[in-house]
Amino acid sequence: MASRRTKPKPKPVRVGILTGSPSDLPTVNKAVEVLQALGVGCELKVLSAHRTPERVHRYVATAEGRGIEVLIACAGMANHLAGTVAAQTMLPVIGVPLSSGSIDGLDALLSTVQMPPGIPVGTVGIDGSKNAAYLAARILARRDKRLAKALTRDLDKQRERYDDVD
Ligand code: C2R
Repeated sequence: MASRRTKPKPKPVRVGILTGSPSDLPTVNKAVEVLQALGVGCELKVLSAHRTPERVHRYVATAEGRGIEVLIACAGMANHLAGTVAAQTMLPVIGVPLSSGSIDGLDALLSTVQMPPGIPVGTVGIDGSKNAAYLAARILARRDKRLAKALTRDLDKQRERYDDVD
């Protein structure tokens, strides 16, 4: 008799991750891994404020209506993606400067973090895609007890690594 086991339901997408180029994916995939480990539904799209501005606009305009609660915008060199996204939504936007350019991410750091007043981009460190995911999860955990517990367990695990080290 055929198995009646049903596939697990896909988690609702609560975090949208955008990145400026396919070349960014090895770093940006770390954000996906963190969110998946915490049980947070997310999606990753390659979109660029420079190269695909209309598609960025369409994505951001529909994000909140599709249930997305936090956006993460990653890019190297002149990161205009994060600011452009933040200009078009009231969702919190976390910017990740990437070290893909010739000056190891300093260009991306400054262009991500130095936003004009009223258009905030909460910026993490250079190549900080893991921390962007943790920060997104902490924002969601304010109204999600299961996620708050998962974050606490994760932190406990990290602390355990120090227990037997002199
Ligand atoms: P390529 O490797 O495709 O030439 O891209 C990307 O995030 C990438 O790190 C080089 C770098 O350009 C970045 N990029 C931006 C934006 N779009 C692409 N900073 C943007 O819209 O801000």
